Amino acid sequence: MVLPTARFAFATADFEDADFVILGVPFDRTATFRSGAMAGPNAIREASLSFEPYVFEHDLLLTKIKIHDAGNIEDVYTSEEMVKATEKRVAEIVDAGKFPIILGGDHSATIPAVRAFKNIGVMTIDAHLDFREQYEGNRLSHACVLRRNADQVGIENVLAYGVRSISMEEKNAAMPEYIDAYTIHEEGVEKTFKKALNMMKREDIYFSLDIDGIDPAFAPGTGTPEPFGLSSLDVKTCIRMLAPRMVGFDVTEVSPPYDKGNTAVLAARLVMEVISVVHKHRERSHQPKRILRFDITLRSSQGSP
Ligand SMILES: [Mn+2]
Repeated sequence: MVLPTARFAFATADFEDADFVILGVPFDRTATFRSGAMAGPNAIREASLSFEPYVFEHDLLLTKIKIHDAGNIEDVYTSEEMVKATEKRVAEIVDAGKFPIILGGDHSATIPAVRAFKNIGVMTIDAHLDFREQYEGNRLSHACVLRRNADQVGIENVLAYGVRSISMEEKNAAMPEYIDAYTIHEEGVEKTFKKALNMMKREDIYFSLDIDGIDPAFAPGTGTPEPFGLSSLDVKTCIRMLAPRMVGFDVTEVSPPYDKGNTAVLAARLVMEVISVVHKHRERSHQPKRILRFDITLRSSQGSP
């Protein structure tokens, strides 16, 4: 059953009060293999309704966090229209000092989302490098996302993690930094993601999760599935490690026609994870008293014989 009016679970705050703002971009006109991602935002919202508001491993009640669901971008039919409308809406969120969470839609929604920021780096988790100059004549295609991001922030400020599909055209051109899935499987996610974070020169990072970065065994409901990917838990680890530097997030390419529901559930849960760890980090960094007490304790214990 489709519930077009459903909003993301726990998103009860007004825009003005919110710390986190969710925006859907139900656009999949640039999907190259099989479409369906336009139903992604609402499927992720519906899936979010299945979870407890209490996130036990973070000891956090999501109903106490100020989350607003701004609904979907509407009435866009071309990539140019989608980009224009999405950039405007995301800029409103960013300019108001709030953390944007974009639900795709195909991955091309990341192009305008990144444009709404200044002075950031971009990290993606994606099976694909997405570094084509154009695809089928469209420079705003979901196959060109990281290339357009690089145009915006500089090629030295983008990094793709979990890649296992690169075209010959991409391989023969200037390449961005990337860490491939096989290296991650061999060396482990903690070590390789730490290395990835160290490669990012700018402190603030926009994090784009193309759900096909996760293995199709965990996330089969997507337009261009690619075997040998990351696990759900791997991505949870990345989110935790990135939290102190994360300024915006999107999850894209969830395609409900190819999903039994588990892909949308995973996407919803990862949105909850981002909210949880970013909130916890910001709460900690705004409580100097607690840090001070920790420092004193540390010093006195070090000073004792
Ligand atoms: Mn992809």
